[in-house]
Amino acid sequence: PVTLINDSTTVQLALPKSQASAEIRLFGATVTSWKAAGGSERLFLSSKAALDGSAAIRGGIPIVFPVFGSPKDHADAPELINKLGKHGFARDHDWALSTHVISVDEEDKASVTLELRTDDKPEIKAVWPFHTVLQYTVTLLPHSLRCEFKVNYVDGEGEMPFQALLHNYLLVPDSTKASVQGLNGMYYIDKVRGAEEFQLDTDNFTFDAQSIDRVHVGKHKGTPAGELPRDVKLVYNASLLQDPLGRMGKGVEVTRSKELKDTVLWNCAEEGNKSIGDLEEDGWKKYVCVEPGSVHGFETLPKGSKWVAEQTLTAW
Ligand code: TA6
Repeated sequence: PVTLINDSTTVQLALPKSQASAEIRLFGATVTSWKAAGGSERLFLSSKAALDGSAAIRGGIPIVFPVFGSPKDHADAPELINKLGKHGFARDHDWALSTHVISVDEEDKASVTLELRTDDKPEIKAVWPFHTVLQYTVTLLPHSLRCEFKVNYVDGEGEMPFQALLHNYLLVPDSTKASVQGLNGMYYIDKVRGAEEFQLDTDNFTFDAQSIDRVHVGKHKGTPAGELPRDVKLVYNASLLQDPLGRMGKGVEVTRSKELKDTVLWNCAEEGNKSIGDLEEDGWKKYVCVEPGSVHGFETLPKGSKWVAEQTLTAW
């Protein structure tokens, strides 16, 4: 029931029984398509996205690592972060296939692991003095897609600072009517209004025609200031993206492990669409980015240790 087709650029996972499928490009380990049971597409991929390796892919699930945004956004960042490009190097380099299909008879699932070794890439090595092995396992189940991201700091001097984020472009019938639930009470940094901090006071945040670019940080109403302890189950674990028109099911649920403590919401709106060359005309109406990550402050990893984070997208 499980097939894996691998040409030199793309891996396809398919579950013929349920008609679920996924497509993962080796470039950036970017998931560019996810069809849940029944076969309806759940990810937005711009028709103008570069798919030839010349730029990060506009759509799907690009991986942001080891810095989120431009280094200049992080006044507190360690010096070496300044040498990196926007959203880091994971999304615009070729990854390698590391394992093949895991097929479990009773379970109807398929998965693949891709790997990026920073020391194998001279241009990364020049700006990133930490030998890091990134592993990304995408597992397709009839109704969901699981993405596990492992950061393995193999060798280097001192602790390794990093940020990480899964930049999900979720396909919606109309972004001005899509809403996200589960973030009530979260503090957020509003990049459109000038990076000030506000607190969300609704459990049904609706994207309208406004440009939205917010980083919801790992704090919640009723907890002392500061980040939640890492071993607490995050209360905003489930964010529900609603599709009021019902054409793509009722929405997508985004759950994640506690490492992905922050949630970025992004839609560029009509005005912003014009300045993004690889975003198709009116593309802003077709996607909403709901991005779990660790992007507020930097993680630090001691040499020889691993950081593992996971998200699951479930169609409902
Ligand atoms: O995740 C939101 C964001 O950082 C926005 O600020 C916006 O610029 C977007 O990502 C896309 O960035 P990109 O470099 O892919 O054009």
